[in-house]
This record gives sequence, structure tokens and C-alpha cells, in this order.
Amino acid sequence: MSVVRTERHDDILVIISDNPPVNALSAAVRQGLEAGIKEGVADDSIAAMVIRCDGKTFFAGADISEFGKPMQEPILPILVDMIEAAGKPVVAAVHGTALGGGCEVALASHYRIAVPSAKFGTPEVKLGILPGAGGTQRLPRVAGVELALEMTAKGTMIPANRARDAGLIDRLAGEDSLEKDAIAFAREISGIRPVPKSSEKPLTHDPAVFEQFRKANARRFRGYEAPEANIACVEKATQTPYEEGVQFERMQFMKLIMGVQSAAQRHIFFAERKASKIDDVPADIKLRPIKRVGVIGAGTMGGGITMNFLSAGIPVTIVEMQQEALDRGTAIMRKNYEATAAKGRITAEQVEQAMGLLKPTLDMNDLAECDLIIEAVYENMDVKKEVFGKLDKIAKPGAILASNTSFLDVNEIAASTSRPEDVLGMHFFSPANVMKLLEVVRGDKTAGDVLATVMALAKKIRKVAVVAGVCHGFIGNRMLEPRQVEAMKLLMEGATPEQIDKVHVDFGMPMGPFQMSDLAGVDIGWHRDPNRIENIRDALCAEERWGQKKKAGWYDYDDKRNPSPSPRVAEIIEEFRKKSGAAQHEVTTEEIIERTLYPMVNEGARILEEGKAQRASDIDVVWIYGYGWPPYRGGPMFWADTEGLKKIVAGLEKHGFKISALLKEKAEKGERFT
Ligand code: TC6
Repeated sequence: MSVVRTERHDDILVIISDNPPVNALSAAVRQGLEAGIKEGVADDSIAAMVIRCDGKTFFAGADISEFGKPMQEPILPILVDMIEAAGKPVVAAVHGTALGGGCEVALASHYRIAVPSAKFGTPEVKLGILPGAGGTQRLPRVAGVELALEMTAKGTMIPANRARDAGLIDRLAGEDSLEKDAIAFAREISGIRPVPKSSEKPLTHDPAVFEQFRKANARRFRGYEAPEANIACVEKATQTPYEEGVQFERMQFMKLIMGVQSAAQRHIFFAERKASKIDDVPADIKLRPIKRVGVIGAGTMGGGITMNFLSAGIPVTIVEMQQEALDRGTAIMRKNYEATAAKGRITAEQVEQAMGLLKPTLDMNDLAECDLIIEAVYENMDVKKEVFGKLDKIAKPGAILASNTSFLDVNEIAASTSRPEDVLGMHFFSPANVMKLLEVVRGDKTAGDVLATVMALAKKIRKVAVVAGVCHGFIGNRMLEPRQVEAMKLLMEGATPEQIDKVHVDFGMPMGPFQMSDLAGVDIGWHRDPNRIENIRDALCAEERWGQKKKAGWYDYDDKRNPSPSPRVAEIIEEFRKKSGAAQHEVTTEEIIERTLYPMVNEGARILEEGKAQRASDIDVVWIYGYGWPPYRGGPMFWADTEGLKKIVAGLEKHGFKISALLKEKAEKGERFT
């Protein structure tokens, strides 16, 4: 059966796409739409047409899986032009999300009607491209330059009421009567001639807008190619006739789609979705119901974790040992919600709703009512074992017991209970209510339904979850370690913290290893004996250079936390260099990359070799969502593929690293990780 069908309602032809899950504009859909429009145009008894979709959404865009393959006719730009040139009115009837090519189909239609819950967006920029079917030229004409910039260059999605205010839609339909309302609307406007075309609308704008927009978003766009291409196209729309603008857009689109950045960003799109799939657990396995969550520990981590569930409408019982700590943790959660409300992102009512779902308690026995209990206490094996031993006695049968450990052996923790099959790790990243990544650590005995339940729950609380096996540091922190070790060695050989950090920031990371250490706390994991000074870090800690919180760490900080290179740190480094007698040399950018980033790839390969990650793309997801690896480089494994694995191996060999067998084998065979 065809994915597009037509239905006649007297003089109105309704063209309906049914291409689950998101009505992507695949070749079959484009061919069906073309046939539907032709049918409506050829039939004199048809006065107007309506395009709508079955299922959960209007077209959510071009079919991304077709990118990079030969395109089948009709290509999207031709199809949307054909819709606009139909000569009879075409009404787009929108529900769900009209995204990318879907938004362009709506823009090329002569009228747009949408249900109040519908959303509109051109998120192509997030895939490293632009709305290349005339979208950058039609959108500013229909919705104004400022909104067009917001939607194309930033990928902002807008709700139906804003779309109506901006002129992007003509009418709101009833939430449950879209087709009926669209047909009535089509009949109402069917006689209007000429049919209004988005491409012919006059454009008014203030030329200063572009520079202001570029300036205001310079930080956000740093390193990316697509935002500027989107801006340039919208700017072009204001300077040249429509046809010239479209040609310019086509050129920009082709350049982007052939580039590495778009390939990287598309890789991440699919990697993120693949990450939720567990290779050896059936997709339809019965999940355990999670109606109430328990959290042990109301500190920074426990509080952040709790907020995820409250925000998703899931009640939480939070346990602390002391009333004061419990009150403090609860107050911080409220303060965080209120700050979000002050920014207008949630309402005061939502703050109360979320906080109303919280049950603070000092009695661990209250956890008996929870279906999932997450421990977020001090990172120490004995403490964790004691907590899990207690939980074993309190938790109801079938409850899932999770540890938020970032390093420790989840199998050992599980062994302190009589039900290791119900135990796993849920490693949140700080701040836990903000960071998208969740490493779900699968113990040797973790049951399949336990793992699947937590992966599904992760989506509900809007996390991107990745399955990791039990090993020191799991995926992310394990790969961080060789980077830190090499960064310290480079200091001893002549590099400065500023130089190493700059290479990482220029690469696209939000910060370098030393900036990160200052933010997290130089003293994390320090032995706390100021007289025991074995390395540079001990020396910093002994002088209470614990990072930003002390206004001194690897850098000096002013009152506004602006960093500057520290003469004292330079002295300490120099003392250690002299003491060790390490040979000094001029450290280049190339060497810093080879010695701090290549070993991460090497460690990633080992993680795969040992089966601690399901797939290379999962590692990329961890680094993008947990550590701010630049999406336009696709994550460390994708980046290694683009660098060339032979080059990575040669670089590692040059510096004497022991190379992963998998990495070596792939390099020799000319294979890729992703
Ligand atoms: C474009 O339009 C360019 C135009 C210029 C042309 C010249 N294609 O996200 P979910 C799959 S570029 C193919 O889990 P949700 C997805 O992989 C496009 N497949 O669902 C997953 O497959 P799986 C611009 C797609 O309800 C399944 O659908 N548009 C596409 O959480 C479910 O996805 C965008 O960038 C696609 N376009 O969210 C929008 N979209 O089940 C991208 C989804 O095999 N899409 N799939 O794993 C989204 O943002 C979201 O999918 C959503 C639905 C908001 C539509």
C-alpha cells in the first residue's frame, strides 16, 4: 500500500501521508505527495487541497537516513515548488511537529492551519545543514527576519500560538478536529485568486539585525559552520530576488551536506537514538512499573537527581541522616526551581507541583514504598556496601536498587545484597538536573528487565542513556584518565596549563583539563595531608589552591571568577621540573593533541575490545552529552575515523603508547569505528 493516499470530500481533496514513526519525507512520501497534487490539479471538480498526516506528527523533516545516498525524484525543493505552483489553494493541516522539510512543505502551501499543541521548527542547523528547499527564503518572508534567524540559525522550535502571532499559520484548529476544520478552511478560501505564495511576499527588515544576531550568539556558534550559512541565506533573502536567494541557498546547502561537520552531527543524531537499544535484551521485554523513586542523600548530587524525577511528575522519597542536611537539600531544590521560574521557563504553579511530589524523610524504612532507589552517598566502597545491605532488608521485592557511583565496582556493591539481579549503576553527571548524560552500568548479574526499565525511564526524565559495563570509571571517566595523566606529564616537559587548555578549547571543548580541574575542585580525591607533597597537584592542594571555589587553583581568579595565568603555579611547576630533571622541549599543538586526545581514542578502543560499551557510537554519545565534546566533531570515535586510524596509531606509536589491539587491527584493515 502506498504511504500517501487521497480522500475526496466533495470539492476538497485531502492528501494524507502515513509513514510512521514521524512521517519523514522519504522518496515514497515525496512521490505520493507529487501524485496527490497532480490529481488535485487535474480534476476540475476539486477547488482546493489539504495536506495532512496520520500518526503522531506532521512531516518531521526530510528522511535523514537518505542523506549521503543518491537522491530519488522528486527531490524536496522541486516538490515544494510544485506545491506552491499548483494554481489551486493548498492548505497544510499541522499537528505534532512540522520540522525541517515538513515546515518547508507547510511554508510552500498557500495556507496553514494547526492544532494548538503543534510546533514548528527548522532544526537542520543541528544536523549541520540548513532548510534547503527554499526554507531560508520563504520563512523570513512569511514570519519575519528575526524569527527566521532564531528558527534557522539556532534551530528554535516555536509553539502554534507564537506561529500564529508571527503569521506563520493562518488559523488554529480544534485540537481534535483538525481535518474537519482544515476542509472547512480550504472551502472558505478556495475562491481567492491569485493564490498567495510565500515566495512572493514582500520582505521588510532592519539591516542591523544580522550583525546584532551574529554578535549575540557568537559564543554559542563558536566552531560551527552551519549557523553562519543559515544567517547568510536569510540575509541574502533580504538583498536579492527570490530566485537568486534560492540559488545561493542551494550552494550553501550542498557545501554543508558534503562537509565533515554535517556528517558528524548526523552521526550523533542516530547515535543518540541507537544508544537506547540494548543488544541482547528483547525490545518488547516487560518493564517494571516505576511509580515512586527513592533517593538516598540530599547533597548536590542527590538533589540534582531528585529534580529530574520531580520535573517528570514522578514522586520521590528523599532520605538524609540529619534534619539540617535534609532541609538544606530541599531548600536548594526549591531555589533552583524558583530560579527557573524567574527566567520564565516554568510557571510558579509548576514549581509547587514539582515540590509537592517530594517527600523528605530521615527514616530509611520509608524507602519500602519505592520501585527504584538510587543511592547518592559518599564515594566509598564500605559506605556503599553498608547502604546496600540495609536497602536489601528494606526495599520491596522487585524494587530496582541503583548506585550513582562514578568509579566503583557495581558487582561488588550488588554482592552486598541478596538480589544482585536487581542492582545496577545510574551514573548521573553534575549538575544532575542539567546534564543530559546518564551512564547505566550493567552488573554481571543485572537482569535484562531491570536494565530495560532504567533505559526507558531515562527517556522519560529526558536523559540520553548509554549502557556501560563494570570497569574503573565506566566509559567517560575511564577515558578522561589517560588525558589527565598526559596533561600532567606535558607540564613537566615544558608545556603550561594555559597552553594545554587553549588547545582543547580551540578544538571545541568547553574547557581544557586544568580549567576543568579548577571548576570541579583540584582537591577532589586529594589525600588531605599538606605535608605529603609528591606531585604538582599535591603542592597546589597544600597551599589551598583548590580551584574556583578558593579563587586560586591552576589559575588565579578575580571576584568575577575571571581566570588569569598564575605566577605561583608557574613557580611550583618549575620547582618540580628541576627536581625531576625531566628533559624540557618546546611542546607544540600537534603534540598536545597526539598525547591528550589520541590516548582517549586508544582507551575507547580498549573499552570496545573488552565489551564495556555496546558500540563505538555509544562512546561518542557519552563524550558529547557528558563532557561537552564538540558535536561538530561527532565524538572521539567518529573524530578518530575522520582523522584516519592509521594516523592515530602512528601518533600513539611516536609517543610510545601501548596500542589497543582493536585500534591496530582496524587501522591495518583500513576500517572505521563508526
Ligand atoms: C531536513 O528536513 C532537511 C531539509 C532540507 C532538504 C533539501 N529522518 O526522536 P525519536 C526516526 S533535515 C529519518 O526517538 P520522538 C528516529 O531515528 C530533518 N528518521 O522520537 C527514530 O528511529 P528508531 C529535519 C527519523 O518522538 C524514530 O524516528 N528534521 C527522522 O522522541 C523516532 O524518533 C529534524 O531534524 C528523520 N527526519 O521525537 C527532526 N526523525 O525508532 C528530527 C526521526 O529507529 N527528529 N527519525 O530509533 C526529531 O527531532 C524527533 O525525532 C521528533 C520525534 C521530535 C520528530
